Amino acid sequence: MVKLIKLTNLKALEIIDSRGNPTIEVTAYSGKHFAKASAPSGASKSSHEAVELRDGGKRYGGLGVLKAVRNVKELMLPEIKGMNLGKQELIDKALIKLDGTNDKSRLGANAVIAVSIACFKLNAKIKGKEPYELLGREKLPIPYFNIINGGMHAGNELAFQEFMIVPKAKSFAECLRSGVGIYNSLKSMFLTNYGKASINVGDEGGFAPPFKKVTEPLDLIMKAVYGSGSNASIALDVAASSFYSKDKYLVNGKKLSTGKLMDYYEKLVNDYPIISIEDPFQEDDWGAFTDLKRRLKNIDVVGDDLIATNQERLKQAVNNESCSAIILKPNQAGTLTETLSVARTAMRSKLKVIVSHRSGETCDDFIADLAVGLGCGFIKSGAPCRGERTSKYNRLLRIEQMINP
Ligand code: 2PG
Ligand code: MG
Repeated sequence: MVKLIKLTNLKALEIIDSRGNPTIEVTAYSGKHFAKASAPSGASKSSHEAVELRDGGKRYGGLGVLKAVRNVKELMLPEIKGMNLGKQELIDKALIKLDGTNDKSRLGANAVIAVSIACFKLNAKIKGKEPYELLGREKLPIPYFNIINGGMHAGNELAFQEFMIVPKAKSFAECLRSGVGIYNSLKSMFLTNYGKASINVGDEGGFAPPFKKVTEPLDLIMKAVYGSGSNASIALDVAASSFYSKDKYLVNGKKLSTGKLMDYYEKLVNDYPIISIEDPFQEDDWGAFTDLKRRLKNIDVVGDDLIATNQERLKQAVNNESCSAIILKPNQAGTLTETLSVARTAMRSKLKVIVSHRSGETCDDFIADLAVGLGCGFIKSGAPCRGERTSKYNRLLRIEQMINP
């Protein structure tokens, strides 16, 4: 008979994330066995994602998570204690019911996602499995490395948030090697041309020089790719909601209409080897996403703030044919079960799924297992720099070694 693995205790702790903001870490126990998970946090959040619970007041500038920590102990533990860790859906269902809101604002999505993932990891650990093995598939993802940071992730005037490179190589390890080569060649170019201040890095480990125009980083990335002898394409996360106001988009110091911004994307795609544009328009302009997808058939139009890892919004995107790929962020959904169901619906609907970190991270490497176990094929976790970014890439190297020894 299979022995039931029961949850016996939950502990929660306020820790800090990569931006120096508080976040929550949860430890789930089954007897003497335990596993930990922590919640990341976005800067350019969608208004449709599950809501983090923050304390308010003066402590930590209002960002403390002591209420969320208390909710784990006082509300969530009594509800799910004794439950079978092998039944993740039932645990998550109980948490969703206990929360009772549409956006997890009562318990806090930060608390709920940390509990959900800690339970999942603990079940894997006790069964002697790696987390990805419990998800069913074993495919290493292609990494999108964010090597230049702008928007809300950097102290420069670049409107676009992420300039990513997507190496073409036979294995994950080779993609990483190629990404590091391009990153370092960019670094030497910055040092030579712009001086030492230009190699400071932004929230996601990409460089954040004082660029103003979108084409400046694109030109330098192209040079770095050629200079390092690599083969790589470019992917953009524009995060357009962050520079949208009163029907206009502020790009390169100019206010552009939706139509003019669309023309600009077309020009960029013609001039550079761009394979995808994430959140090209503000998060509720379904029609503009659909128009761009029709117009630029050879690239992926990616929905992040648009979908917010939300099943209903995903359905709407499928019906409207608004995007060809989605970003998958567990903390936008709030539980692992909801995250997996969004991913599987998207994959069934022939949308690409790109598993993603947040700009505020911890060294929790679970998203690496998530990408491999879903077999979705893609991950973005920032530059190959800064511990909270490399923890995911290094985990992928270890998984690759386990899968192909
Ligand atoms: C994004 C993410 C991660 P943030 O927009 O895709 O790169 O940023 O976590 O700030 O929402
Ligand atoms: Mg995004």
